[in-house]
Amino acid sequence: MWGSLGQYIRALEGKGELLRVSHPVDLKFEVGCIADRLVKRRGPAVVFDQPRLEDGSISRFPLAMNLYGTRERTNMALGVSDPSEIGEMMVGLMKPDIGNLIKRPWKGLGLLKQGLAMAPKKISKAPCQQVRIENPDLTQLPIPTTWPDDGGPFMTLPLVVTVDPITGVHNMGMYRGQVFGPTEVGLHWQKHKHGADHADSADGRMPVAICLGGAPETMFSAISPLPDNLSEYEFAGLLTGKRLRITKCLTNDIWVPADSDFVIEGYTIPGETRVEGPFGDHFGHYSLEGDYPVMHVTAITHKKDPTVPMTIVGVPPMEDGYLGEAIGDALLPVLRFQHRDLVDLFLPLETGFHNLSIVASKQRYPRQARKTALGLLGAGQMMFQKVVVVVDEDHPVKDLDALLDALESKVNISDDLVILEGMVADTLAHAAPWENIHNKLIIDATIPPPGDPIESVKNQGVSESLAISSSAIDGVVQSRMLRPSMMVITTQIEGGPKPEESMEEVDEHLASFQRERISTIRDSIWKLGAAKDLRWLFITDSDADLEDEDWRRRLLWQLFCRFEVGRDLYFDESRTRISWDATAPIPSNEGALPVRRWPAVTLHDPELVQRVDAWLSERL
Ligand SMILES: Cc1cc2nc3c(=O)[nH]c(=O)nc-3n(C[C@H](O)[C@H](O)[C@H](O)COP(=O)(O)O)c2cc1C
Ligand SMILES: [Mn+2]
Repeated sequence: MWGSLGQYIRALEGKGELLRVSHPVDLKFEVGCIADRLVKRRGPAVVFDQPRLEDGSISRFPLAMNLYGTRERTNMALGVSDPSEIGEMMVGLMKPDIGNLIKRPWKGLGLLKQGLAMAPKKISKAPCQQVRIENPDLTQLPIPTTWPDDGGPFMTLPLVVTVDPITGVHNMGMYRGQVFGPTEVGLHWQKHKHGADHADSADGRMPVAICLGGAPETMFSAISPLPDNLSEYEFAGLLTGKRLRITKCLTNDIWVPADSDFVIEGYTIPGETRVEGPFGDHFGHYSLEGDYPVMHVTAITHKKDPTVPMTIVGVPPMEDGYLGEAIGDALLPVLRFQHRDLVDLFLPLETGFHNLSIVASKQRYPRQARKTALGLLGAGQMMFQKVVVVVDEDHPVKDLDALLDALESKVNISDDLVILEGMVADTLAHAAPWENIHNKLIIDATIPPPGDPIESVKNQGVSESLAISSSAIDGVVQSRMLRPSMMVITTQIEGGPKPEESMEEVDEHLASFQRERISTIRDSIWKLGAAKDLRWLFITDSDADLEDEDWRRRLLWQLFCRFEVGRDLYFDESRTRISWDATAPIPSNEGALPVRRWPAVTLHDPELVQRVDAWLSERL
């Protein structure tokens, strides 16, 4: 559909979906804050014609942000009226070869190659190589620093191409790149991703290319969690209906999308790492620092009139939220094809996609819904999910009220919570007790089918006055009933992590004080006569304001991004009531499970936000 990023940007401009900023704007904090505020008001995409570098000079290249910042724009970038069209198309191509598919589901996509010529097309004289920069220097590119505590500027929409050292198959993944210097980049491919897999099996220098820009569909294919044996290049071809044009790098043997705006070529050296981060990340907290490989740049080429696209991630809703929702919708038909009892699936952007999934399942036989959940947890990047709520097949998965209704009316605390200990976690899961390891929770919120001895919920509910009497308890800041047997309270406990500061050091004394305070609050509530039938008690920090207009989105984020299943769920003696502690914990090794360093929340300088908001209000 789109031949290039430039074409898409011109189309946005034609539709009045683009804000062009022609005065100088700082790459440090300012561009990111503008992009963020634009997303929050569902505003247009933005192009900065004069991005100002840290040395005060103006970059020669324009910077585009917020290209996918609404559902409509994402659909436009993908050339669909609904992303599910993409999955339907894939399923259509997989179906004819059913015998083979059982053994190798992706074999069916071979059809693409013959039928629709999805194999990438090799060309020379590629647009991305029209200009070769004489002395490659990344610090001259418009690469933003988005948050105050970030370790430096980061490429946030890079298409990182690596080659499987054994098979020669190319992979393109979006892994952020930290600019360490003119020719050095930190490559944040997490352990579970294909880039890391390639690096682990390389012996000797490994070639890498980072592409910036290109057709919006190509960017989308880099983030799509594709099955291991479907290549992003073929998927990009499928999205556009045209073979992806690729060309060979000048200083290594990697083939890259020919219509990229920029190509940064280089290599990594096995074993060489450098501290990457901190970086204000998808979960609305800073990612913890970590050791990641370093790419050494050997060449930078670009189109004659390139644009550099970037994004900012942080407390949702952010631009990546719309990308993530599109991925969910696009790949659902494929998941459904492979998991026959899956009916519907939703990963709310507020919970960072990996912390909560709502799964509607068939349930002809006892515990079928749980089986569906377990199946999904083994499907590609669904492995990162922390909480899966399985619901009946007629449940509207995107409706938050319906979710609360199901938790209220269909979940028996004693029978319907399944905890899986010691599972794979997303590297970003800062609440996980160890890097890449956490516990998972499956909540069965379905009606048991005939023959299942499980007791259905007898819902008493409690009186509204519980919220009032709870707010009188020492340490409780606000309280709110979410459903008759479900209450949330906020607290402020002395010494706990503040949103604006990370807490690096273990402090056993403070941590045990914090744990005690929370159990006292919980027990005091449970002791109230009115709380006998309170089944769900959610506890979180008072930086969520339960009176705020947007409190539900905020609460969803806080409840799922600040808790660990193995550490923060607590049942009462009769196992009929549960408390869910989503307060930011103090680093400690002496609780039920360790708490590592606790990161700060991504927050802009309030003065900058004010300035940007005032300026945007004049422009839009
Ligand atoms: C804006 C954005 C930034 C991302 N940054 C990273 C990152 O730094 N590291 C990472 O491992 N995954 C990151 N991801 C997710 C991967 O791109 C995604 O998991 C992708 O499917 C990986 O491709 P692969 O399966 O070929 O490895 C990011 C996604 C988006 C949308
Ligand atoms: Mn891949």
